[in-house]
Amino acid sequence: MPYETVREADPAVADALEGERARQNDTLAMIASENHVSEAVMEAQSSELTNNYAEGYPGERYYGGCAYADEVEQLAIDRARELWGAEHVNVQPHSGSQANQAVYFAALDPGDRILSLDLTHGGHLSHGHPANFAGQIYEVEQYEVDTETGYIDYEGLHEIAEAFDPDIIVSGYSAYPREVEWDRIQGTAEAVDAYHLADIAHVTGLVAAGVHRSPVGIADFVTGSTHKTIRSGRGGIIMCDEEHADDVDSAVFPGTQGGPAMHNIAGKAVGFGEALESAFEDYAEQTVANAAALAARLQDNGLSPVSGGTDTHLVLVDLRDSHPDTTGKEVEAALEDAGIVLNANTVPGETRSAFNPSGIRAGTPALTTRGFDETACQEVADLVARVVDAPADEGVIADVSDRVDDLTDEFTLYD
Ligand code: DSN
Repeated sequence: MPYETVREADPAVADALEGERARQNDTLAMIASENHVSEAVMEAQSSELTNNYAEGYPGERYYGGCAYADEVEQLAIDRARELWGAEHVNVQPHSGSQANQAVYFAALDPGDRILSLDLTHGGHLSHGHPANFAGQIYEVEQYEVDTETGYIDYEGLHEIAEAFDPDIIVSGYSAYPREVEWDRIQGTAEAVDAYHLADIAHVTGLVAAGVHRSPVGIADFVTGSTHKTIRSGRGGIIMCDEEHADDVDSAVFPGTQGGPAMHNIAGKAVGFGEALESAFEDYAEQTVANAAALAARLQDNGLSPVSGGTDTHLVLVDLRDSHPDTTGKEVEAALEDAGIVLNANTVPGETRSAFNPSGIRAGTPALTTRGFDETACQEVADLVARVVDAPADEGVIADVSDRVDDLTDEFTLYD
């Protein structure tokens, strides 16, 4: 091999990688879908398994040389079954969107009907947005949250389902702060003879730890991503009962993917192993407690969390009441200057564009990983509120940035 390190082989990439490590160490990651995996997960993800072609499944591969790939994938499957209590698990989807694509491929024909939550109300592109394959191959109708309460309008969903007669109802969301009542949606799915796909991408870790109710054993299909609250190797996962196992497996490979990313599956195995330790339950509980503290303190500062708070790891703030002339994008940029990284987000009843929407979304999974408790999250809420009040004030940005430096020094991350 000509080079041993990225630094020797490619200084430009090495600079960027070092920059990214410093950025993560020195800023507060509050993007609700992000987390900081352990060094062990990162080591597994950068292992020699990146070289391996393991098309097929453990014990039934199309190529030779898969003995260790089999061991790793089986470990990931067994640990996932233990974590979520699923009868069947496929750990090969390259992402949460790929997992959803495979479920559609297993359960639907082109032109079939999907009923899902509107993107601006907290849904996801892969649930049927017109810009996504799902919105182009299938016929899509959407339900909403009640804009008064911020909670899913379960009765409205039921009425739309009766009128639309969907083939599948999608639950599970990207910007919904409240616990999802999977059984109510399952009741509607059964009433209209539709499948139910529960996409738990955001709450995988909360469900595994028992701090959010589980759709496993209720919905026909459960999908998720594996790098958010569950804090394991990057990618997706599908869970289902045995009756759908063969359809799901063949929809992933050869239906929608080629060779699995075995290095990421190794990262999933290691992360799932970490999540089986009792400390992970404490982590998940603290993540939710931190989000509740964040939401309450933002509210004390005059901001409006959608639904009045959170049951999960995320808070969605509608800026229109408190700061009608300030957009989410302005706040996102000002906060990033101050060292707090979150994202502008649409809110229910959005009146601006998706690119420059009226809200911000903040999550606590990554802060909790680096040791933040409720008190620290209350202080972060105060810092966020200061910037929301004065996004163009350089003095405020500098003050907040100084305090972020103190916090990142106190709550250290990667060496
Ligand atoms: N884009 C991710 C999120 O931020 O929620 C979901 O795929």
